[in-house]
Amino acid sequence: MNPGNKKELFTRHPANPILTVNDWHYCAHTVFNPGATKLQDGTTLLLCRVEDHRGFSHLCAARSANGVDGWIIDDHPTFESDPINHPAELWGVEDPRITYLKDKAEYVITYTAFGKAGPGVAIATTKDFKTFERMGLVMQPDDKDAAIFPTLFDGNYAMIHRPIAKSGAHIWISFSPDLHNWGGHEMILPARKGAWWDANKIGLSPPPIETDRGWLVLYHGVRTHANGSLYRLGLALFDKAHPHTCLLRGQSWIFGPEADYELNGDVGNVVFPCGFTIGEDGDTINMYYGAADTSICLATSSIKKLLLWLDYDGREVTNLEEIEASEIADA
Ligand code: BMA
Repeated sequence: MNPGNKKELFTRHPANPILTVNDWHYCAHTVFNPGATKLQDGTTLLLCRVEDHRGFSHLCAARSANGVDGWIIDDHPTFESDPINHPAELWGVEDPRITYLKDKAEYVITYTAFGKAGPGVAIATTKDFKTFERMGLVMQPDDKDAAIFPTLFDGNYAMIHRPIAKSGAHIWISFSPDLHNWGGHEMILPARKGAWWDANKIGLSPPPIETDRGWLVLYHGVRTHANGSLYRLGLALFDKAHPHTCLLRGQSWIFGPEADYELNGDVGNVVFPCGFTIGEDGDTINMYYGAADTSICLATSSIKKLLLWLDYDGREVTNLEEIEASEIADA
C-alpha cells in the first residue's frame, strides 16, 4: 500500500475536540490524555486526566453511548491521588491506560504516579469505575507510559513501560504472576537516533491492540528541536505469543500534530493517545488522545489498514537499532 505523500493513517473526527474543560461540572484547568474502554453494555468510558489550578492531575470518568458526544461526566474527581498512604502520588496521578482482564472480570488501570522521586508506574483495579483498589507503585521512578496486555503469557501478566535507562528512554516489557511483582525485564523497542522522528524519547501510547497477526503497538516518539518537543505517533507489530519480539517497525510516523487544537494549547505540538476502543465491525480503531495537553480528541483508523501499511513501510527490526541504543550507553 503506497500512501503517497499523505502519511497520516488516522482520520480526525469533525467534532474535535470532543471534550474540553468547559464540559466539566467543577473548576479545573485542562482535560487531556484519557484512558478508554468499552464497558460490558457498550458504553464508551474515558478516564480523563484533569489538571487543576495547582498543576496537579486527577482522573475523572466520562461516559457516552456512541463514544463521540452526549458525555455524562462525573461531577467530582473519580480517582484522586492519595499522598498520605501513597507519597509517590504527592503531585498527582496522570495518563491512565485501561485494560480489561477477563480472568479477573475487572479493569486494570496503569497510571503515572508523580511524586518527589519523579514519575513512576502505579496500578489500581476496579470493576465499576466507582470504587478502586490501589496496588501502589509497581515500577520505581523514572518510569511511565505503562499498560498491561489483556491476555496472559504462560500464566503471567505482561506490561509494557518506559523506564529511563542510562542508554535512554526506550520501551521495555516485564512479566508478573500477580500484577504486584515484576521481572523478566527486557528492552523491546529502542528510541532511534540522529534525524529520526522518534529519536530522543519513545513511549507506549494506548495499550497494545490484539490482531490475528500479533500485537499492534502505537507509540509516541519525541523529537526535540529548536522550538521544543514534537510528539508524533509510530507503529510496530509484536509477536502474538512472544510479545517481547518485534516483528515489524514502521519507518515513518503515522499521525502528528496538524490541527489548530493540536498545535496550540498548554503544550503545543502534542498528540498523546492513552486509549482506544474497537468498533462493532471488529476493525475500526477509535483512538482517544490528548491534544496540546489541553483537550480530548478522537481519530479513527482500521486494523487492516495499519497492518497493510506496516507491510509497506515497516522493516524487520535488526540488531542495528539496539546497537545504536547501546552506543549511547557506551558514550
Ligand atoms: C509527557 C507526558 C504527557 C504529556 C506530554 C507532553 O512526558 O507527561 O502527559 O502529554 O509529556 O507534555
